[in-house]
Amino acid sequence: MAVTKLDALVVGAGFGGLYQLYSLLKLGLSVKVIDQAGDVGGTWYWNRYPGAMSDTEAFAYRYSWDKDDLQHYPWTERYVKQPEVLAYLRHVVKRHDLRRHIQFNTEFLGAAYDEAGRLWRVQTSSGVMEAHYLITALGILNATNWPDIPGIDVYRGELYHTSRFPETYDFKGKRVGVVGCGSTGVQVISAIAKDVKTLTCFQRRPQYTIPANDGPVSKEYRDRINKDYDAIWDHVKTSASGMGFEESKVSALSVSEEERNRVFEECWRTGNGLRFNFGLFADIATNREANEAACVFIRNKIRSIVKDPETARKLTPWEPFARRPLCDTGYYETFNRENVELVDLKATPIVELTEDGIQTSDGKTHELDVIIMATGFDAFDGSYNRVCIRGRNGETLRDHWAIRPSTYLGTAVSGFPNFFMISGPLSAFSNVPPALEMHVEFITGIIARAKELVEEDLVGGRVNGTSGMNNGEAAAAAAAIKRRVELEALPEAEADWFDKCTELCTKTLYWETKSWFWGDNVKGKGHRVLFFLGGLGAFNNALLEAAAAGYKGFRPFCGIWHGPR
Ligand code: NA7
Repeated sequence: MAVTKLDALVVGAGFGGLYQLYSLLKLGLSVKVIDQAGDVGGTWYWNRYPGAMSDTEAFAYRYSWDKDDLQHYPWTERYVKQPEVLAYLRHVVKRHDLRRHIQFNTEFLGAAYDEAGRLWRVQTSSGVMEAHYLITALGILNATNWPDIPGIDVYRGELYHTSRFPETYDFKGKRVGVVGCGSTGVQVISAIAKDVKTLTCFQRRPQYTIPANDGPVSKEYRDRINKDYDAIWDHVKTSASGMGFEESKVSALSVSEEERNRVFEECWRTGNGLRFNFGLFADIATNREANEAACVFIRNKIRSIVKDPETARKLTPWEPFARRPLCDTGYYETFNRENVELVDLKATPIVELTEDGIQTSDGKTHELDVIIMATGFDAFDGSYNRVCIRGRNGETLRDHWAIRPSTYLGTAVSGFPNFFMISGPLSAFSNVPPALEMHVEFITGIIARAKELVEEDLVGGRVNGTSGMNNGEAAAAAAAIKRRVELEALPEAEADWFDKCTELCTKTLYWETKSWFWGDNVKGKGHRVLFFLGGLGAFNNALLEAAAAGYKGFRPFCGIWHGPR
């Protein structure tokens, strides 16, 4: 089979990969995107479970770079649902004629850097590809986290994981069980309760969730957004969360209890868990007392909504409000339905799956026609650990990250030249699309700078004595020189970034709570720093500052000085 040869291979056709494709095509490079899915969407392609929706508002859950499209592409409700995200990305692909550069149903199996040839040799399910640049847009939340429960192979009913949901399903009249009550579980449970015969929710640790307050958007609202779009993106890209709401600078402890509860109540009515955690007061995520005030407010809400006191008690979280904040469309109310039952796995853990359902430690078998595992993801490095990526001297990324996953600016790794991750470990926790744009623009910028330097040096005849060549010779020399470019993070830059991320993470209450944020949900992974928690604006500043300083933290490209212009 012929080897496909490219300037750049991008893995993943989600928000990040598509924008990377668009950007590198603009630079005039030969680029291809591969994706194991049958169409665009990335994480959103697979997470097609009932109720899947973004909890960042629709106006900020899209690309910022196509200003004309921003004015015209429609959305109907405050939050976009999974089918709408797919429709939007298909629209972008069509609008910019990207589809012919994407190869679907092609799995990324691994890659090795050929130091002599200065190229990445990539194994895919459709054969080998060679590329000067390898850019992975695998998604933060992509690798499925199947729970380690005995009997998964024994169960005879329908068994699904939310992160790889079938395109068609029919749960009407069925006895359904959902294992997991995180973001995903909360969405599934709220969405299907009314359609199924019975719904049994298996909850290990309860979490705090805030009403999303979804609903249709008016023409006036849309007109206002359209008018303000430039200012909105400025705000998104300089704010901490990037989610499009104002972030308070006021401490929750600097106001009276009455005022605090008024603010909480107003958010409960108008919606959004992310806003509740990051928008209302400056210190809910960092100050124990402020956090506890928010917890008390939500716990009281649970008690007032859920009619059965025992169910309310089981649903009430005891930990700080310091896991990824959840948003719901009537979650607590769902437990007032006759056909919905909550099983508290703290009291009665799952023992195994039997042929007929789930057996808990009280000896009870919960008979189920369908089991939905909403047990989350092996986040960040999980997607990388499942393939073999080999850099200099044969070192694998898995080995490089054996003690801790580290990157420079969430994108580059020392010893892995010309390899970039779009939102690798130690990227900003924020609204995802603008964060991906920042990565893509940084990666495109460094590649463009290298290209420019090569061209300048060719014209100037400073590289390899190319002066005096005719056009054909110069083009051939250009291709050879282009191949010599190696963009590679310095080990000390990677170590400094890790230290910075560690310092930021450990200052928050989030660090104290076990969750996928830190890899605690995956057996054997341990509690690790995986995010940059300094905010999206600060993250972007770090990228921009590195670029402005001539890609500080990277080795000189092919020996050419690449300092600030
Ligand atoms: P999460 O947030 O990791 O939630 C997974 C849920 O599954 C959580 O309630 C877990 O309980 C539960 N879980 C995991 N393993 C088990 C086992 N073995 N037995 C019982 N329960 C289990 O994943 P999500 O998919 O909900 O959300 C991830 C992100 O995707 C989300 O933050 C959004 O950004 C999109 P636990 O709480 O650990 O006790």
